[in-house]
Parts: sequence; structure tokens; C-alpha cells
Amino acid sequence: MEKERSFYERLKEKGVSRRDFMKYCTALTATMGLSSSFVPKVAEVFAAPAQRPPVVWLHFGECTGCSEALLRTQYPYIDELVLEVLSVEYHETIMAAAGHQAEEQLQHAVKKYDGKFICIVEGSIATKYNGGYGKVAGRSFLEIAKEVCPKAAAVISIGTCAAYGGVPAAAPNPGGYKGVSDALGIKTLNLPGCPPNPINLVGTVVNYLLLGKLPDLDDSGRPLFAYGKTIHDQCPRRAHFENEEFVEEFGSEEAALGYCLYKVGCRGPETYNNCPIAKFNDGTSWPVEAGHPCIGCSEPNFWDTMSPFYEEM
Ligand code: FSX
Ligand code: SF4
Ligand code: F3S
Repeated sequence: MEKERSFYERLKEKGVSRRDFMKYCTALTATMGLSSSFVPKVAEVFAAPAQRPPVVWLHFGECTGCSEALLRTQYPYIDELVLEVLSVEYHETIMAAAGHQAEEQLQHAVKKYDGKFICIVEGSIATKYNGGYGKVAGRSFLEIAKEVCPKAAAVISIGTCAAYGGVPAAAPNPGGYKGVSDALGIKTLNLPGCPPNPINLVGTVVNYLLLGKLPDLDDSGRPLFAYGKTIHDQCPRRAHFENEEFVEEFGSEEAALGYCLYKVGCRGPETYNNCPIAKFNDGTSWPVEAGHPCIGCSEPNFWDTMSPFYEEM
């Protein structure tokens, strides 16, 4: 109770009311596919966490957009998420340590929490030329991943790069980049998207803390609660698609009317993700709402299979 009170007090200091926080928990619970009776339990995971799983967050070949997307979550504020729900032992972008000190921290965390930590990986792994296309502190991504990932209780690949190779693996892929699962021959929980929606990471972690297990996955390793339906099946422009009301040119009258973007290259019919429901930046908008076709960013190899973008498939 004491702990919960201070959590709400800290939220208040940041200008977040209890009501706003409960609204977030309601949206999160719905995103996770749980009934509304779970809302108080979801709130408790943040307000009075029973356990804080140790997390080692690795960065490989990527643009750091995944971390950026996470840092843009409003509730819970990143420091609440990082410091109160998870115990992040290593994260190159946000940790205070640098250089040798950071490397020591990684070794220490892996040893101390052997078999118990969650490894979150951002970015893909160069496999050609002995991993020469990507190194941290003189060691190749491949070397680091081979050492750290098998010791984790679970590996979460955040972003399309870590999940399936993403932009570094786009043709002609000179570095032989692969997703973590492919590069190491292990199973990973994948949260693709370029960038992925942070609510799906929060939902996965809360699922783990609340129900004691990772969520159910599809054939591509993606949680069904988030990637179980296509963009097209959840799209508010769907009626225009059925009525054959299409945008043929950006800036046209049809574009202003919010017609369907299929003819300017929308890949919504082949793309599994919850963008229309979850939206980005705390529910502000998502690509199609902003007038941009979906480019299929959560599908394996989308840079190659979904392009040329802006052209009807
Ligand atoms: Fe990849 Fe993440 Fe795209 Fe970028 O780090 S999924 S390039 S948004 O940021 O890995
Ligand atoms: Fe489907 Fe895209 Fe049209 Fe939406 S805009 S209805 S996702 S084709
Ligand atoms: Fe990506 Fe399409 Fe969503 S481009 S962000 S999956 S709308």
C-alpha cells in the first residue's frame, strides 16, 4: 500500500493523474487481449511490482529507432518502466557507464543472473567475414550474441532488424546480416515493426509478470495479441476499399477525403500488426491515419518483398 501510494505520488509530480494512468492500463489490458477485469491487476504490476526481472539489452545493427520509440512512451514513463518494473542491468543507450566499465557491467550481469535474465535484442547480426561488419568493444555482434543469448531465460527480439534481419539484411546484404533467431539457431519472441510499437513490449513484459509466462506466438514468433490480425482488417479506411474509393495521387481531393491507400502502395492486406488500434505516441496517430500507406514494416524481409514502395502490388 505504502509503495503504491508513493508510485501515484511520483506520477502526480510528473503531471500524470491516477485517472490517466488507469486509462493507460485499460488500453494496455485491451491490447493484451485480456478482459477488463484484469485492469486492476495490470495497474498493480506497475504500482507494486512483486518481482523485477533482470534485463540485459543488447544493440546490434540498427538505427536505435526501437529504443527511441520506447523512450517516447508517456505512461509508464521510461524511468518508471526501467527502474521499477524491470531491473535493466545493461543498455548501451541509456546506461551511465561507458567503455570498460560498461563491458564489466555486461559480464557481471550475465554471470550473476545466469539463466534468469530477459535478453532484449535490438538490431541484426552480421554473420559474414567472421562478423566483421559489426563490433562492440572489439568483439563481433555474433560473438557477443553467442555468449549472452543462450544464458537468458528468454530472448525478445525488438524491431524487425532483430526479429528478421531488417534494413541491414536488405538486398544485397553484404554483411550477411540475419535476425537473432536465424543467426544463432534459437527461438526468440519477436516484436517486429520498424520501429515496433512500444506498447507491445510493455504488453509482453506485463503478460510475463502477471501470468508468469510469455504470450502465445504465431509462426513468425510474434505475440498473437498484437500481430494476430492484418492492418487491413482493422483499418478505418476499409469501407473505402470495399467501395473502390481509392487515392491515386498524394495531395489529391481523394487523399483529403481519406480514401483507401491501396493504389499508392498500401501493404495493409499482407501485414500483421495492431497499429490501427494501438497507434503510436500514446494513441496520437499511425501511418494510414496520417495519410501514408502501410509499407509492411512488421513483416519478415519487408524491405525486399514489399518494395518498390508507393506502387500497387
Ligand atoms: Fe531496426 Fe530498431 Fe527499424 Fe530502426 O533499433 S526495426 S532500423 S526503426 O531501430 O532495429
Ligand atoms: Fe487496407 Fe491500406 Fe486501404 Fe486501409 S488504407 S483499407 S489497410 S489497403
Ligand atoms: Fe509499420 Fe504498417 Fe504499422 S508500415 S507501423 S505495420 S501501419
